[in-house]
Amino acid sequence: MADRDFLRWPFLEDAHRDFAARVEAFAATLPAHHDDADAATRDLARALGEAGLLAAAVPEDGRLEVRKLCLARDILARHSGLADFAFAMQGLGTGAITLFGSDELKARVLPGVRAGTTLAAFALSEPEAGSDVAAMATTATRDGEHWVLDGEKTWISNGGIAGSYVVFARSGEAPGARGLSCFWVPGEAMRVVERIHTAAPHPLARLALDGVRVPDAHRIGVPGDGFRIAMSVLDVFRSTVGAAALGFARRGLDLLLKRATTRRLFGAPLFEQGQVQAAIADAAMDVEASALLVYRAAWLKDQGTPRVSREASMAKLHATEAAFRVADAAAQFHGGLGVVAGSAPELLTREVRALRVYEGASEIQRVVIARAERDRRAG
Ligand code: COS
Repeated sequence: MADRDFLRWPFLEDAHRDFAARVEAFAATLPAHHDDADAATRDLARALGEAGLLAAAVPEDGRLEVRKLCLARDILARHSGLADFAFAMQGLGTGAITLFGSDELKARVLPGVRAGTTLAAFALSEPEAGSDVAAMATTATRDGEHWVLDGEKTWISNGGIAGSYVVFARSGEAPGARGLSCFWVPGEAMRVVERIHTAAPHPLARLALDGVRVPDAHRIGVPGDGFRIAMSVLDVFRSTVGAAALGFARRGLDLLLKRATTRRLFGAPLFEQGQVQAAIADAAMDVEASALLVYRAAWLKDQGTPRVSREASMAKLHATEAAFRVADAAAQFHGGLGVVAGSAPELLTREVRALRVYEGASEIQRVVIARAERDRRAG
């Protein structure tokens, strides 16, 4: 694509440019839409694994490079939302193991996920604890060398088709955020309560843990550290949601420009309408500002900055809200075609909606940013 100048920004290096070219070659042949989300996710994960791209999401050396994650999501989302989803979930679903797992657990779980033959899931949210993670009710009770897990998890991506779950539960060392722990649970131990169907279909489910016994060796990190582990994983992956949104916004701008230059109105190209030029300019600025925030957050984390919650939240908040605006503008200037089921702008508007909600709703990102601003001034 001609608009690849951002690859020359100082946030990125030659290794990133080479990686982006590999992802671009993989993504170029992907369809934007798939009818059977379960089958397509399985196929895409395997294809991403065979192409060696999942090594960025599940790195052998344990070094999750956020810039590579963001480049992959940016490029994949521009072509195929489900390919982005399949890539991201292998990383999010194993991030806790990569960062905090024992060598034994890494050796057992990560190779299959890196190959794309086992799908991974991150089980944090519950019916009564979404934004307020510390309110979770799933319990982990110690029983000798085992833990017994009881409760329900919901909105779990890859839920029902994953072979590997990272599950958070209340182990009770202290009240609230300091009393959670993290465990690896194999897919067959999770009971599917219901599959959930969303506007942009991807595998999603509500799941139950009915007295699931896991050996202590499947615990990730120390007991009571679950909240910190979850937040550390989100510190890595939140800016990558911004990157996916950026890819969708680029797709929206592509659609908007194509429409404006090929459709004629009042005897001239649609582009000659001032209102259309304003929409294109706003969309271009939205894309550029999102890219700056996303790659800045990714670069900062890759420099070894321990906490990038503020910058990751800014990237996620801005890029997801911007993608929503750009997709809506693309649909608007397609007239009736913008709302025809299955048309490119209609698919895109469905694709971007959920990003403003998952991995921390926009309102939660504002909480994180506001607290960080207060603390920066206090500290
Ligand atoms: N890295 C490491 N530790 C962190 C952290 C981070 N990024 N963010 C917070 N912590 C620590 C805090 O330092 C605090 O530790 P101490 O008790 O030792 O001081 C502890 O965790 C609790 O933090 P805090 O008081 O900020 O917790 P809150 O309950 O107020 O929750 C929000 C904070 C709302 C930001 C958090 O619950 C959140 O991110 N919610 C959204 C969850 C989400 O993204 N869900 C989607 C699931 S994945 S699809």
